[in-house]
Amino acid sequence: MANPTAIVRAPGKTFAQAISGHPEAESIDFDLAKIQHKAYVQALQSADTKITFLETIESHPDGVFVEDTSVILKNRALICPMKETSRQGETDSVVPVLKKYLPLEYLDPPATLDGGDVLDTGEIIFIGLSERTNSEGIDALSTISSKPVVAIEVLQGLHLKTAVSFLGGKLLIVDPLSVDPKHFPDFDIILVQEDERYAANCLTIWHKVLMPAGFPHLATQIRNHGLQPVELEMSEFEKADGGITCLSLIIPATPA
Ligand code: CIR
Repeated sequence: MANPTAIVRAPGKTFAQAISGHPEAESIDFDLAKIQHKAYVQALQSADTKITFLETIESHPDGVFVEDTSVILKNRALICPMKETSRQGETDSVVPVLKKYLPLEYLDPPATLDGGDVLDTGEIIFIGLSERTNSEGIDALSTISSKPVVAIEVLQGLHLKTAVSFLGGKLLIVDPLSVDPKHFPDFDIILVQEDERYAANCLTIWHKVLMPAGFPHLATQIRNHGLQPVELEMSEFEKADGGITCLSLIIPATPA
């Protein structure tokens, strides 16, 4: 079977100015972020993922979080109408690369939508009603998508995927303080405990689950489900309110 492709972008020198509500945002270390990003890319490669690099952009401190710029659908990619003004130009550099893979689709205002709010579980797409994605964005995705789209209120945190990850099959990780697990009656759910909330955002590729380092309970539960946790240092991205999935835009081997 062919391998997935990950579109990534290394952090720029302005990364420390990323939007953040994290109490330690002031101490973002750019050099350490570069090292952590390299390790992330290596982990993707070790999971048999092809890497496509976007050029680093200094004009957009959050440019490293490429997941938010697009949603990969069956046979097309949606270019996200991002709510945050400082992030809106990020899509300009994604478009020429992404259109080599898939036809593109755009949404009109007043829709706002970040890729971090869209969780594709194979048969159903869950979308977060969040700080960044509004009901117009949700309606627009429902119209475009060939799969059923289910809206879910995000009670805390930035995006739906900050709190929910799909591990394949019928398995999810959910942070119950941010998203009510009752939204997922047909899934097996690993609930993250309160002191491991940051790890609710994981990225599964084949049997590997890329997750932040230092969350032993969740790592054990992932292992117990026959998957292999791959722990990555994420401190500098966490300080910018970003998680594991935010750092890549994954084009599946066969877009789902
Ligand atoms: C932002 O606030 O937009 C960035 N600092 C963090 C984006 C994280 N992206 C994601 O969860 N998909």
